[in-house]
Amino acid sequence: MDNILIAQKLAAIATYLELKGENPFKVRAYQLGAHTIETLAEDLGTLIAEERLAKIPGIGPALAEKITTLYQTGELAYYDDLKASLPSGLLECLEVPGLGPKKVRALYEALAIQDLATLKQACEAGTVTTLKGFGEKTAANILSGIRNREAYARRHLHLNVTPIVESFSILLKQLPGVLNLSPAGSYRRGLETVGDVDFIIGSEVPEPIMQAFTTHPEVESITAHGSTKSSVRLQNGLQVDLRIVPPAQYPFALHHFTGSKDHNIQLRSRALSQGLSLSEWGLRPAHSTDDTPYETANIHTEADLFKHLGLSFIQPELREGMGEIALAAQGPLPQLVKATDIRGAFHNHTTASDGRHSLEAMATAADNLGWEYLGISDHSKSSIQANGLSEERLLAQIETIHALNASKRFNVHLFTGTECDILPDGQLDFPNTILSQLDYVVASVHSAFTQDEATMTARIIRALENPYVTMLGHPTGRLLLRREAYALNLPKIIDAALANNKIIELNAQPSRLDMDWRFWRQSADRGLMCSISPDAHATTQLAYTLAAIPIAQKGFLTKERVLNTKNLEEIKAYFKR
Ligand code: DGT
Ligand code: CA
Ligand code: CA
Ligand code: ZN
Repeated sequence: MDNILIAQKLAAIATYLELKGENPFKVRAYQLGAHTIETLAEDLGTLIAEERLAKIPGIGPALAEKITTLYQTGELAYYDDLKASLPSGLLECLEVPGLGPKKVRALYEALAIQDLATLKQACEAGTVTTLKGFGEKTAANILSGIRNREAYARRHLHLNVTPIVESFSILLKQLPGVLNLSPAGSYRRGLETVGDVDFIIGSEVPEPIMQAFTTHPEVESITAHGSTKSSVRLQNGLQVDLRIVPPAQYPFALHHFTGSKDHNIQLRSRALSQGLSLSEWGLRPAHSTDDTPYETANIHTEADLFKHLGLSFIQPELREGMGEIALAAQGPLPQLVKATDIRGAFHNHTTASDGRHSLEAMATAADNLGWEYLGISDHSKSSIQANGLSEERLLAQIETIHALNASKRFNVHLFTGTECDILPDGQLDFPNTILSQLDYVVASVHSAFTQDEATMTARIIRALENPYVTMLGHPTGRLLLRREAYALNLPKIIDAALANNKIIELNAQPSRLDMDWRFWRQSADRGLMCSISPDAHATTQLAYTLAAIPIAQKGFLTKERVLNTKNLEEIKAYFKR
């Protein structure tokens, strides 16, 4: 177990002890131990092997023994027992502003409050005020804290955060003394959802910059205001953090606060193996004392930092601690698909089903993007709620598209397709005699979401075995922050797609991004083809294809693996097979 995890366990022990009303000195000892382990400059394994751990200030013999056990086995019975002796929901109660361990313990012992739900009930019912030390005002504060937490605990779709990031960037960039500025964190890594936004600025004059930051018009409240570090809450509940560092520290701070945490832990451990201690402040020899200065002189950019550690540059999207460091140690990372590679898209709706714009309007929008082709895939007849096409209407649409192509009215070539429902038994919504007349078929699940995993998996595999199916649409049906994926065995579906030479869609709707990037990497290595599909229901949504490129990159997708990077002739040949 690594230092960060050990420190987290020790800190948790301190909290549990507090909740149990244990001796404050004992509590303090674990808190101090956690801090010591987290900021340890020497390798923990060496300290243990040389039996020097107990000699470190802040770590006595009893603590040293527990740390050794955690380090060697990853487990600690003392921790497990403590944890099991208290309801797990008490920890979230501690996160309500104004509730410390003492108060939470009182609520637990007197009113059997175990979690936020029971706490909220007790506040609403007024029973909380019967406790000594809990007045009307305390109860009201707890309640508003819980409600804020419910509203604010939500993550935000990446695409919704972009305008805010841009607005802050524009405001801050033009201030005097701002030498470098970048968003960091999950936003910069292109993650599908963002918890909070982190900005890093390099400057020698932080105060006026902080002033401008905390008075941005979107700011609803200032959560923390320091000279180099502040947090604000926006009207939509999003938190934005800003850190201002001296310019020499900027590349280190930017790298650190871009994360991910896993990537940072792995990079720090690589630095350590080279005798270097890496932090947000800089690099210094691994065995330095607290007053050893950090080296920053030769490192001006993140690229310099990676180079210094013997690595090729790792773009932020790949910094998820999923093997990117080992790859970067071998040489340059693969050339991943980029926005300029995209030449069209295949999953698009028109007013014939539930789209907002006509076939002609969609074709014009594709022309405006400079695309070579556009695939039309309106819903099939069983999707009644989406005005799915009957066989007659589909055949008529095919005629229209052929005529439009012949007329050369648009620069884009239009491909005829359908988003054909996969019926609950795995049959397709149109017979093969109809499907065979189309250029391509997207098969999607739009009904019977509650089937069990085996049924759903078999259903989708059956559809993939249909010779006329080209690709699987939004394979898990998830809606980010709203609806979980339906039960299915995705690895089995990937196997079936490979076995049957089918494409899987990376649905580029900002709330879908389905199939998830975490599944793409190995799949693409195995030869699975991807179609980055906007699932556009309006002309403006064609651009979702481009907005999803960072997600495709997180999945390590190269141009070769993405169908809609092929040129028109290649696509025609592909569909003919
Ligand atoms: P989010 O905000 O939940 O979407 O995710 P992030 O990745 O933006 O996380 P955040 O805002 O808590 O912190 C930004 C970055 O700072 C994170 O990706 C890595 C770094 N960081 C924060 N806390 C720690 C820590 O305890 N250890 C390490 N190694 N890095 C941390
Ligand atoms: Ca963040
Ligand atoms: Ca943050
Ligand atoms: Zn669909």
